[in-house]
Amino acid sequence: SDAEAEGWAECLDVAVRTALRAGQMVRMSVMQEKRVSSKSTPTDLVTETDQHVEDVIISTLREKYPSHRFIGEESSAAGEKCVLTNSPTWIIDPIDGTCNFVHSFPMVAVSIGFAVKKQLEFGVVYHCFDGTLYTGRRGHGAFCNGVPLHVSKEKDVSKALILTEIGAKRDPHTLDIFLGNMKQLLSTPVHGVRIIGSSTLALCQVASGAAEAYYQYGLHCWDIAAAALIITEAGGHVIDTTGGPLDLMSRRVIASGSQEIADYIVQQLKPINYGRDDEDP
Ligand code: 2AM
Ligand code: CA
Ligand code: CA
Ligand code: CA
Repeated sequence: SDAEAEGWAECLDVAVRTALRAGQMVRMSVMQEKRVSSKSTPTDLVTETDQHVEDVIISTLREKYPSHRFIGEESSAAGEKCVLTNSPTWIIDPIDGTCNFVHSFPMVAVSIGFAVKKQLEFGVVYHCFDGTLYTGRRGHGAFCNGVPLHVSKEKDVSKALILTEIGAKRDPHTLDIFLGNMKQLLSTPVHGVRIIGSSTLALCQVASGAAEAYYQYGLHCWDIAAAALIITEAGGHVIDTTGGPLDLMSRRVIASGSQEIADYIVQQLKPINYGRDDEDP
């Protein structure tokens, strides 16, 4: 209903304010000594700041919206179930780019997405270091600091700049597929391939038209939710690596400005298998 849609507009305002505050906390913490530990693999890093910022975001939102549900990276790591129901659900990555954060490499973001009846309603991605704020609301467009965003219209993959991420799995088999996929694209040849260490900021570059496409295996729903809506509202495509519709929990994604470039990448990629986000490990 209209009243409901207006309610979500208010939630978006709250999301923006919460992301700005969280981003400031991340900015302040980057100067301080970090206590780093690892989760699933030695390269899957987490700091006290990740956990603290997620706690602050979720408690702020839960106080305002006690009936809503919350999915967050660090709460999921602590054993909370990661399931998307029809209830209004906030999908949160408190620090996207933890490895960058640990090294003070300035590509770190806070990501807050919001879904109702399993449909994304809005997304907010805040670049903690340069203060760039990306927002998108279903049916209302995508913006960067208030300026409308539009994806690249390039159809020719040989003129594309393509983004991806490496992920924490570094066993020889995974690396072979990863490097094989990259070799396939580099020998197309595309203009370039970039790895910036923050999947949400990479996806926002696709929304901005600064890159033609992004692909990745192994991302989680909190890496994709907010930015996926920002890209579709900027006129782009976010799909499964098999070419079907995006499944937020599948850990597979291709984002692109044009359908032609998405189709090309679908044909070239060899899959890397990860479990689903909504499955027990
Ligand atoms: P994070 O910093 O929130 O963990 C770095 O490679 C980028 O990929 C980051 O955005 C990181 O999010 C994300 N990422 C996290 N886990 C991943 C995985 N298993 N595979 C691929 N990318 C992952
Ligand atoms: Ca992480
Ligand atoms: Ca992330
Ligand atoms: Ca994170």
